[in-house]
Amino acid sequence: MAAPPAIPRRGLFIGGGWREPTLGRRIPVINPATEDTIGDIPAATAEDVELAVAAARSAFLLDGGSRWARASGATRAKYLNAIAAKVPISCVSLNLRPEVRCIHVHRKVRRMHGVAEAPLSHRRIKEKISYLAWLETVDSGKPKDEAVADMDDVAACFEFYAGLAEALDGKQHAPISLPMEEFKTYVLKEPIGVVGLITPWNYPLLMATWKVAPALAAGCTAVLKPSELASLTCLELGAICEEIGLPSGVLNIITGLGPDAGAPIASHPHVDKIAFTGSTATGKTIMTAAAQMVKPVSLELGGKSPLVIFDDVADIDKAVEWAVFGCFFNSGQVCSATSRLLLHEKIAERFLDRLVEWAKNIKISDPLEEGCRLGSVISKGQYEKIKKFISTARSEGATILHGGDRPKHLGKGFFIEPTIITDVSTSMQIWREEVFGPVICVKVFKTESEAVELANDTHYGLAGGVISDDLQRCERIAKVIHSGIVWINCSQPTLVQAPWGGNKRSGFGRELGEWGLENYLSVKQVTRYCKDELY
Ligand code: TXE
Repeated sequence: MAAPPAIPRRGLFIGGGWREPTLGRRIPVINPATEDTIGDIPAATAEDVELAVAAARSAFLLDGGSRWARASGATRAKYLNAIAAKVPISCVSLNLRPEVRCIHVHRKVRRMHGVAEAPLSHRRIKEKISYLAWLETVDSGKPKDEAVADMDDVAACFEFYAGLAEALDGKQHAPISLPMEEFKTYVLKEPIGVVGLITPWNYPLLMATWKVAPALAAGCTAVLKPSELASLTCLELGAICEEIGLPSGVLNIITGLGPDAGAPIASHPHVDKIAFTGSTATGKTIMTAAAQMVKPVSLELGGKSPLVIFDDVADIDKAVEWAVFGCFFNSGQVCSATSRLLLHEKIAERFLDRLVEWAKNIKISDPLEEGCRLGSVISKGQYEKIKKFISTARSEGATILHGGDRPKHLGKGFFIEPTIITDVSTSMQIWREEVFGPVICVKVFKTESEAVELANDTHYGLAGGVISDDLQRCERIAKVIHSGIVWINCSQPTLVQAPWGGNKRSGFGRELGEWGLENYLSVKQVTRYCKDELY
């Protein structure tokens, strides 16, 4: 068997080159599926942030003029497309047009259920598994197939924003019609400036891409701070930028601990905007720091999203598939995971039987192993936190219908069985707080209004789903669920074209689509008094 590729030992990516962190510290990288230390990453501090911000500033503004910001959208698109081309596209979506490449969700569901892909495509997945996907797998513990699909999404997202960057050229100067002749007014859309991008570990490179691609497309320069728990692929993004000749300082990548490397970005007076994805607690800290500078922030925080399933559903198996995908995919480490399952009383028993059957049969293994459907969770800390959630649910009176433990056949690694919890009351922690693990809690309802009330019984407001054969009912419920995203007869499809983000304690601001680009643009009104010009 060929030896696995080596983990590159990288520095911080600042000003187009690599440098060791000022204090010389590094953080070990642990493969969560084996508990082995497989490498290390630089631990940046405020001194390094200072250098990165200076590099980003100089790339944005030079001698009062500007560089990246004033490059045409078409020029910026060229670089974004070059980055996309360096992220190898697997055959998962080889035959899809780029704009629909993000729609791999059905394939993910099918693979979770062991439904065979077309033989050719399956063979080519194996052959073409990219290095980046491998790196993501050993760093995060997610199944290799899922990491491959994530890399497809990364490439698609860079391509999508390359398209919007080009389109921006034609929209930069928008006249406004006025009821008087002596004034002429137009609107300029300009990049906000230097942006700080602080990202999590559940989709390490993809979550970074959701911010980097639109920020660069808009003409901003950036300092990216990925999570210390999974930074390897983000550092490889630095290597890709170097390889394609991205102008120095346009993207700087700083790895390190949140308080040491993230906080100085949030509070830096020369960082003009912060985009953050992570926990609600850290989101509040970042917002507080940004408020001192009156700095705009966009926050994509936690969730406790509901999936409501009605008794009129003819295809129960399909609904079970969506419930499974909605909560167990990526080991439940998804901000929009539909982790509160609401079942109509008439189907609850049948539905739960199928769900348990599915949970018993899922392949949990080393994520690099062929056919793995559920990998490990990200870290020992996260593993212990999830176990504590389960034990608290038990002590509060809930029933652990299935799972709750480490799978018996795996001695090492931070694995947790898919866990189904019933007899849940709305005051329990398991109902109220985000677990961020493969844990679903179930409640039974009798009426549509009760279902809606339960669905909205949360401080969060990221996503929600409804499954019913009555489409009018679905549309009715979509309007009253308090969240930024509602899925009808599915859960989790994520489309690069559509807005993504939440309400309430799930944050504010929208990523993806044109909304993602707007995050990094500021609008300037230019008004000219032209009466004297007339005479
Ligand atoms: O998140 P943090 P953690 C939730 C999930 C999980 C919990 C904790 O419930 O169990 O958060 O995970 C950086 N100033 N989500 O501790 O702390 C940090 O280095 C500036 C939901 O990993 O929010 C990392 O880069 N930055 C979520 C990023 O913030 C700071 C995805 C996220 O870390 C900082 C991940 C500080 N003071 C976890 N402290 C989602 N919405 O998808 C930390 N960071």
